[in-house]
Amino acid sequence: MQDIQDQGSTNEYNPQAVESAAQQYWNARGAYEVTEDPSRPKFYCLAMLPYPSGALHMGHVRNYTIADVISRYQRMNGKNVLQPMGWDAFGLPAENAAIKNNTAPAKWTYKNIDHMRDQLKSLGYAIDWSREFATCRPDYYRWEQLMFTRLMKKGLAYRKNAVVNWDPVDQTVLANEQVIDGRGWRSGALVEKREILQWFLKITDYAQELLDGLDTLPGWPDAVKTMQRNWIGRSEGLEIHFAVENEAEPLTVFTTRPDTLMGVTFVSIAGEHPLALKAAKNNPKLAAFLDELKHGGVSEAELETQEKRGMDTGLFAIHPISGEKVPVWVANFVLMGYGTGAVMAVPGHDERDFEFAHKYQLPIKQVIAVAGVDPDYDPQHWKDWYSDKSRPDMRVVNSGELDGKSYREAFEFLAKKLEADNRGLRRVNWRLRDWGVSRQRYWGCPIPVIYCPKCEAVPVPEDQLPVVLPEDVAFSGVQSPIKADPAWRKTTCPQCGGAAERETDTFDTFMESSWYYARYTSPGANGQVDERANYWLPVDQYIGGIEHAILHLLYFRFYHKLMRDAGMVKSDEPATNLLCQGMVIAETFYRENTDGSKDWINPADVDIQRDEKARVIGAVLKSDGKPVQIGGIEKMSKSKNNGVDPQTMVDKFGADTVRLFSMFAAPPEQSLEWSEAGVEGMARFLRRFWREVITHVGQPDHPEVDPAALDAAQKTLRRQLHETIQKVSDDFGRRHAFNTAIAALMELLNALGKFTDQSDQGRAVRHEALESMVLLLNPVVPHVSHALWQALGHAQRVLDDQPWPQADAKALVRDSLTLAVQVNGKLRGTIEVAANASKEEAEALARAHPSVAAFLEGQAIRKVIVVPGKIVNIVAG
Ligand code: ANZ
Ligand code: ZN
Repeated sequence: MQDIQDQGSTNEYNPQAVESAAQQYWNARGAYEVTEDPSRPKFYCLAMLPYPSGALHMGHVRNYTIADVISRYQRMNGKNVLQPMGWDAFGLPAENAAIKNNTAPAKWTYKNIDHMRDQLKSLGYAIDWSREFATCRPDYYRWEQLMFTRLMKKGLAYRKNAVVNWDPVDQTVLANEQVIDGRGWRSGALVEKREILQWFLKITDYAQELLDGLDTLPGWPDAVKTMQRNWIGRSEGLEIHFAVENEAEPLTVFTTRPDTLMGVTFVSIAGEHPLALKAAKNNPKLAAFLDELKHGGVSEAELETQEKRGMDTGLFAIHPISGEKVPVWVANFVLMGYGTGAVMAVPGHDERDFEFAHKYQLPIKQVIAVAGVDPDYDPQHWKDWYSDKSRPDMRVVNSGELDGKSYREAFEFLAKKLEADNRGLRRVNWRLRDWGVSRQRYWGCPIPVIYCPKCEAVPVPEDQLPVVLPEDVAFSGVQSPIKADPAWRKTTCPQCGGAAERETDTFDTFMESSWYYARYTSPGANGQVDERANYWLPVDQYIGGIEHAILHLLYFRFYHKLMRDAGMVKSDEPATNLLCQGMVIAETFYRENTDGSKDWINPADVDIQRDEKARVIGAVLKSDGKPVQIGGIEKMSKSKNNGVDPQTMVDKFGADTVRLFSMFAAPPEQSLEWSEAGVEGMARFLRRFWREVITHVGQPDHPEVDPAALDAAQKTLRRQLHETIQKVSDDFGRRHAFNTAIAALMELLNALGKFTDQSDQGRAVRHEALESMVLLLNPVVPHVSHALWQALGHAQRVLDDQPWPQADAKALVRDSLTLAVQVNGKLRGTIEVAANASKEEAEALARAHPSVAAFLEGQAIRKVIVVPGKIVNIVAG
């Protein structure tokens, strides 16, 4: 046995010593710095990069521990594993903190990064820190500026008007988070909607590919794929032209339900529709209504729940089939930005139209029936089947030549008929909108555009990139310091050389997080990425919160396709497998003030009282010993003050215990309830494991395991070991069920505790089991494993390079099996039979079992059924 005192391992488990010794060893060797190695399979394991908010929270710890366990497991299985880390460093909180504390956002951000980096390092993650970057550095964001100027040239980046929140007192645009109950967060002024020119990326050009690509991602959770499909919102329908009385131009509507065409009783158009504007010219009442809609200032989501409102334009559309005149109304729920901004209203079968028709007394016609329910159609009361096109027995009625057709048949019939004489057109619409990337904030990547009075918007030439954001700035009020600085804005036009101004908006911070995974593959590359990207990409395992299911994960896929089309990467998708971890939750505590408001108390300041069954029966504040209220388990948050500080836990228990608890307490996709009692249980387990190893190595040397020489108990322990190897491998590698893997290792330790055999083979089997456990636990508690590996007599090494234990098929074979014996359906005993015993032998043994034999005494046996490996069933009487 080597002298291991100075490696941090002693007879008692001392986490601080063990962890600093292991970390020093890894750091000195650059143990987790990797390069491309075409001779080995690669594995790129990535957890979503953190925002440097100030300190790690438990959500981070959970996220990065999952990634670390997968990374180390894959490396022990021979993969060349990349696990990088960086900082999503731009964003509003830095700006808010700067305004509040009078510091520059850059300074605040870099300070936070330094602190959080130390925290991550203390957790012992196998990260290649040589690839670290912060997205707020010019050498990072210059490449997204370059990409943007190229997208401008390709027509994939363009400018259009879009609505923003305007604070009339602070004279600035506010982010949605800065609008609280409709008022500016600082000024308290009522926020107005304003239209300003903003930059967009044409993600809609990729809508079909983003949708189809989901079918190529079996390693992504279905929930995420469904959310993306709905967000992209492909919708197949017809555009139908309605002639308008006294108008030259027809009015075109988009419908997904042409089968209901004969139920149209009016047409609804958006307030911004050209026909509405035209009709309003000599209709002051309508003009006033349109004005009101425009300044109503509600978002698309609010429109859904808002009360339906409308006004008759006085115009009439001509029904394309019946030739009837139907009125044209303006309706507040018709969006100009979707379809054609005009809808053929079918109040009989569309719930919004139904509500609208009731409110304004417009006629309602039934044109769909479902066999059996048909007589129940009641124009006074909406029922769900009215709009259901998917019921197999649904048919068109009251519609002339469409009668009797199904939805699909009517759709095809009308598509052909209307297309034939240019009265309609098949058409696919998307819910997905182009990505608005302009933000009016300071702490972001400057949008690389110059405005010239003559040449308009000119991309900054590539040799003038990056456009650097000044970091040493002072805020006066909330205004962006670069907007407030004429000297920064002033420049010359790259095209004509005349005086010009810089764009002062910055990118949405989702821009930086859309391509960071690729940058990690190519540190220092003179370009967004270089050929190293094709070695590492796509990411093999991506890990992050489900809250990113749509925006980030969609932009991430979109940006990958942009890079592919720019020739930078070869794959179509950025990540093969995705794991979305659940939340970290904890008990909440509070005291109520006299006015009914609540003071939330941090769990760290509370002592929990339990009954003898460990049920929580009360809680007291540590400082005064008096009771506090228990508020229920919720997501850890600032507002409920129930966050548990990972640093405090690491200081108290050590990183390995914290890591072990966060992997053991729940399967990764589910909520994890933080419990200090649970953490203590993990610490006990590690102490026991430590003692077991130290006690074992204090005993005399032993021979190798000789499978042929093992007795039954030795064989049983060895079988449990190899079953555990099998289970842990599958749980870590395929199922990501880390909790059940750890549970199996705990059972194995229990079995070892009971196994007191001190014979040569007994010690040999124990040695095999302890050595395997050290390796199996290494992904979760790498510091403990590092120390105990040496304790077991091995030279110090990066344990992740030690091959993963393999289950020995021979050790798994059971030479005897336990069978239950039933007589007339009742269990009478169990028997041990040889694994290769015949049915006859099993039956004989069953009948010989004393309590079975006693029961059968004097009875005739009618039938015996033997289910091999399970049961012997005897029917007697
Ligand atoms: C007639 C009809 C009858 C409709 C019926 C529905 C049910 P998705 O699936 O989201 O594409 N629509 C079209 N353009 C609109 C706009 N700009 N603003 C608001 N609503 C609009 O929805 C398409 C359906 O939404 C279309 O089909 C249209 O109403 C409405 F029983 O046409 B339908
Ligand atoms: Zn110019």
